[in-house]
Amino acid sequence: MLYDIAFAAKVISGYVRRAGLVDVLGAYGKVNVQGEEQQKLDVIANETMKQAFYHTGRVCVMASEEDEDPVPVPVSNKQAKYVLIFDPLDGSSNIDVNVSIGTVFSVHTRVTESGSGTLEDCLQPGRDQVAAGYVIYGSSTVLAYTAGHGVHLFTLDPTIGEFRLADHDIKTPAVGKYYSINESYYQRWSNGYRRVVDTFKGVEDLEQRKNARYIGSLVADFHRNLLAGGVFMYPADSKSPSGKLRLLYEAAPLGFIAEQAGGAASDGRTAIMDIEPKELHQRTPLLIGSKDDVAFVERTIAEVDAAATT
Ligand code: AHM
Ligand code: MG
Repeated sequence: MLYDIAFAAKVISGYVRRAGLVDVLGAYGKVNVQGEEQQKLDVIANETMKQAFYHTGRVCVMASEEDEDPVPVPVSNKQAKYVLIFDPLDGSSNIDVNVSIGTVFSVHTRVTESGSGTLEDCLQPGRDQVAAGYVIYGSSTVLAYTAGHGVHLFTLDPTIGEFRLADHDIKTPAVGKYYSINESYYQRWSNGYRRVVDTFKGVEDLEQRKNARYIGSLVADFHRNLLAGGVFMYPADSKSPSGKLRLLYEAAPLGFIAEQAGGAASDGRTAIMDIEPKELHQRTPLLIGSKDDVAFVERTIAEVDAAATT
């Protein structure tokens, strides 16, 4: 399955790299299930992922952030035991301005017995993933994956068109130097999140100050913090009570990577990996990155926001 991912990633990377030269920039003219305007590259990446897996005989069902329902796959042999869930191109708002974007994927073993897979196969907690990862189309194209035995990075070598091992079993620092959050939503946050960000700005104690970095492309923000250490936050707020990011397509696969690298992922209370999904496109607040930083954020919002409700 990882070879199939790598194949799709090369195709998508090819489009991303030539984006200004071939007619793939701009809006596609349709709104997706998330209520967001689809970009042409969203559609190309989605079709590429589906076509790369449809006939392999390895998956029984797929689910994509861009499609409302699970994508059934005709199953002709018993090897089709896997379920593939993906966000084909994350960070759509960055496509037209040449900022890093990515593909996120999650693999489960099917829970139904036979035939085409169903919604039930897709609604499994992150803890049951057998593999997950992402591809970042940045200054180079990098594939990061885990199959439960550490996190490994491969860089696409354009001279031979293959992914080559760049680093293996990487670990993220326990305390990071960056915090990443869209601060323009400050007025919508709970007091707990305001306190967290004030702390990271060093408002009361300069020793606790961190540098701010926010790209607005989850894969790119996550990748930087994974390597350099840091915490990414997309909380629930007064406008989006469940947060913006999606549990199955974004939070769970990145949560698996974070934990395997020694980091953590949480919705503020519960480990992302332990959340039982109820819906395919379920949203979740997300705190992810360096372990001690995630714990600090959890502790602070628990203290401050609990005090506000008593
Ligand atoms: P998308 O799946 O439509 O691209 O949206 C997800 C993106 C993430 O990559 C990013 O972390 C977030 O949306 C940024 O949202 P905001 O602009 O509200 O900060
Ligand atoms: Mg996305």
